[in-house]
Amino acid sequence: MKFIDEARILVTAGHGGRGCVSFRREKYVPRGGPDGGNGGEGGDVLLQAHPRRSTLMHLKGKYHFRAKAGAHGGGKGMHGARGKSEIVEVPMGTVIKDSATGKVLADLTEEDQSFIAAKGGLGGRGNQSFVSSTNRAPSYAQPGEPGQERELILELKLLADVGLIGRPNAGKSTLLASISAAKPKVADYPFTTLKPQLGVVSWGDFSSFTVADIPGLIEGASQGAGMGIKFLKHIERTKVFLHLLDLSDLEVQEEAQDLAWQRFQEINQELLEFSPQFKKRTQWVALSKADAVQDQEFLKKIREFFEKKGYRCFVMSAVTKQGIEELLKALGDLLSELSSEQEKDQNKVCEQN
Ligand SMILES: Nc1nc2c(ncn2[C@@H]2O[C@H](COP(=O)(O)OP(=O)(O)OP(=O)(O)O)[C@@H](O)[C@H]2O)c(=O)[nH]1
Ligand SMILES: [Mg+2]
Repeated sequence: MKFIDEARILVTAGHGGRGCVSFRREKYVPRGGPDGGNGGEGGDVLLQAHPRRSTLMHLKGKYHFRAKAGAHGGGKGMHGARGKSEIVEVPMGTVIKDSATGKVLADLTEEDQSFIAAKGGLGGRGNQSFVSSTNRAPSYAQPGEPGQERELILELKLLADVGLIGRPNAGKSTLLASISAAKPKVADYPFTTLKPQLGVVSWGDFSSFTVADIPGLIEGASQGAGMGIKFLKHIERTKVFLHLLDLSDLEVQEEAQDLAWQRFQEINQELLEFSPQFKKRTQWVALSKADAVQDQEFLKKIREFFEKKGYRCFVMSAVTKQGIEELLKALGDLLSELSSEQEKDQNKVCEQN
């Protein structure tokens, strides 16, 4: 299925039903009082996060979403029924913006979380409700109000704990396939991955975390080189970046260490072009395809080099599974540490309130 992560839609809520002007007509009651009921409220247009959706593809080709109008009020005090609401399903991680102002209106991150994108118009009041001590027989009613209408921009930003980054061919998809049930395409040429992919990693007995694999990055990506940097929005909300470096071709080079650092920096430069916020994100380094390197001492040296620079660094191979357990354990520990810190912060806020 095609991966679509942006959509523009128009939402129009239902018009409110008209209030009714009516007078009671009964046998032996010559002048019955007013009994016109209120119009029903128009239906809302709601956007709702649904786990069945993983892209915005289903909205393609459909632009206008409307809810039903409220029914008009009737005689004998009958109020009009509420108009049926329209529910638009979106994947979790969908950010909703007003297209006119660019303002973020909602961020649907949890299952079943919903947002009223357009509110139905109020129903008009029937003449029955206008009865007062000075006007016992009002002969007027209100029209219903129009439903809200606005154009929205929907932007999907995947929700994952770990974001895999690196040059094309670094082994990102192979790693994802080896640690989760995801089946990303793997091949021996650059830019195999054309769309982001999520995988769930079971870690320990009870916990799991999600990993996002995105297309490879190259120098100049922020200027559109390769696949560009637009996919970086899918790792914008991850808690940690795992930067894969394939050094299997560097082993024989004299300046291997400098070249490794240069490759690493190139990608980081592109990350910062996308968002300066990325500077603060925890980033770990994984020296991939360790099985294809003859001299393990070489990898150990590079690992120490990155550690001296302040990065946590792992030597791994997705093929032989070398270093994978250590990596997953460290990621799991980091994530549970981060989530307990978050919990503590939340408790603090609760205590203050
Ligand atoms: N020997 C060895 N080869 C690997 C390993 N991991 C990946 N490869 C090979 O490297 C090539 C690229 O792997 P991918 O997983 O497609 O790389 P990627 O980083 O996802 O590449 P893009 O999607 O193009 O960015 C494939 O031929 C893989 O079989 C590994 O641990 N050892
Ligand atoms: Mg890939």
